[in-house]
Amino acid sequence: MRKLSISAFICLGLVGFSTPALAHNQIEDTYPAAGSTVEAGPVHIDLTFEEAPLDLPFGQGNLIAIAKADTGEQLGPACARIQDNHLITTANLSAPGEYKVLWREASDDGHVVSGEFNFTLTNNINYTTNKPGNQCFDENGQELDISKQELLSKKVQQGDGFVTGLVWAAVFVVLGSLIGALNIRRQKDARR
Ligand SMILES: [Cu+2]
Repeated sequence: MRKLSISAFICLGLVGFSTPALAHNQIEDTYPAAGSTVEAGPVHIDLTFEEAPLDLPFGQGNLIAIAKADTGEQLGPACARIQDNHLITTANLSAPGEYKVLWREASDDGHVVSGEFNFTLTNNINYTTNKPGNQCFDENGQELDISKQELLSKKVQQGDGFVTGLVWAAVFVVLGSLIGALNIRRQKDARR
């Protein structure tokens, strides 16, 4: 949570130097709602954003992944379709329990926004599927191959890692300047 607020702070700082029109995106609503319970079946996942995500090739940049909340096992590839200001996908889910939705969105200012939330699945209708998990077919009916994808959970962590790296880089620059300044002063004192 603290990582997220630091990311947001830096993002705002970076945006401050560019034009206000190129602001990073914000998530406004999710279906399923965080903490809610939904019935088994093809579950339509729908994330609403403040503005339309950056139009990138299918399976790149804008991603939704479904994982089991207890083990973190990702079910199917990570993908999302852009529909106006929404990212959507469908996941066939039959096993009751808690699931995690991991998402990653590319904003039109180039900044990546990411997050996750959980929901619970019940199966009162004896729904079964021979193709569990996220359904990732592009407009040509081509299926995304999970074996060729990085797991989204890893990507979300990498995104945070990049921003954390920026914070450390800034800290080192400030510390380095301070140490450098002290050394110059010490050398001047030594010459006296
Ligand atoms: Cu931004």
